[in-house]
Amino acid sequence: MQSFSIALFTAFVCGVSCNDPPQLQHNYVFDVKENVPVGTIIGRITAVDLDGPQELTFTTSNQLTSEIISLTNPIGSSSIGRSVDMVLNRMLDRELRTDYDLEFDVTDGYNKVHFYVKLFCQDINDNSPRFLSPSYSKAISSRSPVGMIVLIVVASDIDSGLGGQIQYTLESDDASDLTYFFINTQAGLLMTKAPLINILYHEFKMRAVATDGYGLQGSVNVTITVSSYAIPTPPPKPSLVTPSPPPVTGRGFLFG
Ligand SMILES: [Ca+2]
Ligand SMILES: [Ca+2]
Ligand SMILES: [Ca+2]
Repeated sequence: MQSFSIALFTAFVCGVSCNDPPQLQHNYVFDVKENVPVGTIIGRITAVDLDGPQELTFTTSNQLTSEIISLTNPIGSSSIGRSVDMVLNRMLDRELRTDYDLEFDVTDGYNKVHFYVKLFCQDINDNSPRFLSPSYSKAISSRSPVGMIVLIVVASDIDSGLGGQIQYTLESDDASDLTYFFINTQAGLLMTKAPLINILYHEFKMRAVATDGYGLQGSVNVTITVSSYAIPTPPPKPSLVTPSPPPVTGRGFLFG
């Protein structure tokens, strides 16, 4: 009985040991735009296996891949090409991660082949520029020269390409403010544009606007106070000189 079992086992092993493993049709690389909805089919994988013993089955083979991708039921005959579609399980954010090495297995019931699919996440312009400071303010003298840099605004945009390129403009509800100030479009330098000498005191309340290459905007309030008064300077720090002893008064005594 035991020898019969061994023979049967040997025959089985010999029967499948010559079996060819599944072969993928391509080295698969896919691009997918960030933010495409859950359920989107992002690509198809096809493998061929001529000699069975079973029709091919595909599985995701690590946790990250399973989080991102589900596989549809396979279609087609393994002998000419059996395919599964990759379905997105969650939206992707290019600003968090740009590419993935997805891992899968395909098996014919005897051979299991492990393979990778490269997935690149393509950018869309889904972020507006954001200023680094919640607001900007500066006090200047009405004697400030034309062309003086008052302050520098800085914004950032985490999208790539044109979507991450910023130009600055200056806005105000009172258009006359813009006769006195302008902003450098590339570097965010806010400068004086005309003499301020006739202004005794005025608060210019404006907005710096950052616009990316596809038109998304962020803005921040900018207040420039112009006055004819001297700009106050911080008081000097107190001196650390130790006070000298009071002068000796009255008559002293001589001992000895
Ligand atoms: Ca096979
Ligand atoms: Ca983006
Ligand atoms: Ca952008």
